[in-house]
Amino acid sequence: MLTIYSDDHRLHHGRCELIDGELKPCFEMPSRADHVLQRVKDRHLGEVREPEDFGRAPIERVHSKAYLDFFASAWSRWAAEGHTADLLPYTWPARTLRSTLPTTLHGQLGYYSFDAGAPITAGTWQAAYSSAQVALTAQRLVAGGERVAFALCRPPGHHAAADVMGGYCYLNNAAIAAQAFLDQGAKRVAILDVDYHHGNGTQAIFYDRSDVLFASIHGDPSFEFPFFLGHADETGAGAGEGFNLNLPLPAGSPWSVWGAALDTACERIAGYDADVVLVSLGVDTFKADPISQFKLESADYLLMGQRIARLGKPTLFVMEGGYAVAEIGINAVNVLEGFEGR
Ligand code: Q9C
Ligand code: ZN
Repeated sequence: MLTIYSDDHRLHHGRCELIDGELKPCFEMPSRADHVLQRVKDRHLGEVREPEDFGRAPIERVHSKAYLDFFASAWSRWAAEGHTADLLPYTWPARTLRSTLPTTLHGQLGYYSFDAGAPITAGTWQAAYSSAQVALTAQRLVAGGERVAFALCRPPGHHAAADVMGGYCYLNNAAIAAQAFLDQGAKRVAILDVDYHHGNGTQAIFYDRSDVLFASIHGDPSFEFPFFLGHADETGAGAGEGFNLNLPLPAGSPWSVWGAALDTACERIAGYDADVVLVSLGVDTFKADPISQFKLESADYLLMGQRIARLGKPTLFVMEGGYAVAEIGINAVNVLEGFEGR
C-alpha cells in the first residue's frame, strides 16, 4: 500500500503540556512520525510519496474561514508582541461567560480552543496544513481506485472541530478527507475511529448529517479525556440521528473487550453501504501507552487490520494518536499489514 508522508510535520514541536499539575515535554512529538515511517520502510509496506498541494479550499469545506485565518496568523501576532515561547491558551468561554469573539490574541485563542493541549509554535500552521494535504493526497489515490492508502499525518486531527483546536489537534485530517470523498461524488463515507480517545471533533463536524457514519471505540469519557463528549447516548441529531455510534469502554480493556466492540462497529458500518471507509488510526490503545488505559498487545493490531479488511471497502487510514514512541511504528504498521493479509 502507498504511504503519504511529509517532513513538514517536524515544523511542529510543542515544548510542554500540563500533566497532573506538572509541565512535561509534549507526548505528541516529531519522533512519533519518524518511527512510523521507519517501520513502513523496514516492512517494505510499499512506496512512500510526498503530498500534493490542494490548497486551502478542501480544508475550508470543514473548518471555518475565520478559524483558519486566526490559526494561520496566530504565531506572527504572538511573535510581534516579542514572544518566543509556545502560544498556549489559558481562558475559555465556559458557562457564565460570554462566547462572543474577543479582539485580543489570547481572547481569540481561548475562543478557538477547548483545552491547553494544542500549543502553537512558529511552524504549527505549516505542519498542520501539510498534514491535511497528506490526508487529501491519500484520499485522491483511494478515490482514483486504489484499494487502500495510508496517510501518515502529524499533527493528528480527530479532536479538532470546525472552529476549535485541542487535544494535540488543529485541522481534522480525517474529516477533511471524508468531505473530499463526498465532494468528488461519494454518497456515503464511514469513519471508524480506533484511537484511544473519543474523536470529539469528527463527531461534532458530522453529527447532524447522514452522509457520514461516525463510529468510535474509546476510553469512556466518564473517566477519560475529552470528558465532555463520547457517551453512548450520543446517536446523532436531526438528519444525522442514527449515524453516530459511540462505544465507550472501561479502563483496562484488553483485546477481548476491544475486539468485541470492533465487531459491533464493523457490523454497523457493513449495514451502512458506505462507498469508502476511513480509519482514524490511533494506536494509543497499546498497553504501554504513557497517557492511556487500555491493554492491547502489538499482535492485536494485526487482528484489527484483518477485521477492517473484512468490510471489503476501499479504505483510507489516517494516523492519529499513539504515544508509546518505541512501539508506535510496530503497532500502526501491524494494522496495515493485518489489513493486507500479511
Ligand atoms: N493525563 C490524541 O490522541 N490530554 N490526542 C492527556 C493525560 C490530552 C490525545 C492528559 C490527550 C489528547 C490525538
Ligand atoms: Zn488519542
